[in-house]
Amino acid sequence: MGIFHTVSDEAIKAGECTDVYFLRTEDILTVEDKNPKVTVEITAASIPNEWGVLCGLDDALKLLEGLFVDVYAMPEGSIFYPGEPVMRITGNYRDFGRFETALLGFLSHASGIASSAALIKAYAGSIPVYSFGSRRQHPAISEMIERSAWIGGVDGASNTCSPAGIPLAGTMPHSFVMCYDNPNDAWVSFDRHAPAEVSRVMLCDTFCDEKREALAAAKAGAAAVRLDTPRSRKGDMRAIIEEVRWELDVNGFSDVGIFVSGGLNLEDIADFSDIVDAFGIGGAIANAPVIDFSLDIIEIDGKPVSKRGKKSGVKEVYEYESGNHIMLPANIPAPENARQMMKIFIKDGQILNIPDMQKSRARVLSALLKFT
Ligand code: PCP
Repeated sequence: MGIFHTVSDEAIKAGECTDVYFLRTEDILTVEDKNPKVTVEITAASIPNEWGVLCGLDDALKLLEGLFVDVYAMPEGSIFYPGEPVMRITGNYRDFGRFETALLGFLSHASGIASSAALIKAYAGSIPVYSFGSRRQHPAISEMIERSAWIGGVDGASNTCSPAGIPLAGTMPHSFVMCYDNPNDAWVSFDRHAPAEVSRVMLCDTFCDEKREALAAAKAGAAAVRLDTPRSRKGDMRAIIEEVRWELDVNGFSDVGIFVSGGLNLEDIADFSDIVDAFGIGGAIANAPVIDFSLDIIEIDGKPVSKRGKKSGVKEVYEYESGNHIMLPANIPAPENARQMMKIFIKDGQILNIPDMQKSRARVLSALLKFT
């Protein structure tokens, strides 16, 4: 047992973090000496935004490594649609059945976060988006949250346990400003002591009106002002941002940017993206709804089979240059001018390639260009 309520890597890897009915299944099949060769597919019947971003593949592969299975999957960062298999596993059922719980958990949570981040990026257009939401979830999964948000396309993340390669973003909390007699002293102190590479984004809503604090921060040398206006004061937030922009401009601070954060949702991002210079997003990314992936047997001993509501047999998903997909039975020839999405990742338990976080993100950003 660790200090906190978390499950160890070792227990997850051993398949001990599972639903009890998988262990009962394993026990009874063992007594009965049944262990059929099966192929399973992982699909989502529905997705909150109609399309999703596959994420969490690296953890999924590490979970399955060493089991006597073959694994095909869409590359991480692929766009997928309801009903399309994102992963296919072939092996003897008893050898991997107990891993379903953790496997779906890895993919469902990470893909949910990456999908929301990608949608927010699509709404934000060219405006940078920073992930500020690790505080909304258990700290033990901060690295996963920031990695998934990054793959979804955010431009930086605030958590110091982000994987290497993600730029850290964030300057000062309200508590920093409140440690001084007045905000100006806090901003001056920040400017004096913060490392040179940290942008001078001054938080401008702690005690006074945003316009008044923004002007004062601009005079103190701010490169940008961050408005994190509390819910109780928001009213018409777009009007507040427009007013701050106006006063900065007429006072000669048109080069001072406006960074907005605090309780922002998709509608806010669409509404503000023409008048702000950056967004800080917490819960809308970190608390994203998970993708409800399920794992189903679609072939037993080489014969197509499926439960009600599922399509039997091995499928392939093909992607056209336009980004459109088509799903076909695997024994149908590939359509012309389309790319087969499923690739082999594990052969006889050996990982053949592990996803590269930066390539996964580039895949998402490239796909988003086709949506916009
Ligand atoms: C934090 C920070 C960001 C918030 C979180 C983003 O808020 O200022 O704007 O998360 P959200 O999108 O879920 O609201 P506070 O905890 O109010 O910040 P502080 O520590 O500065 O008081």
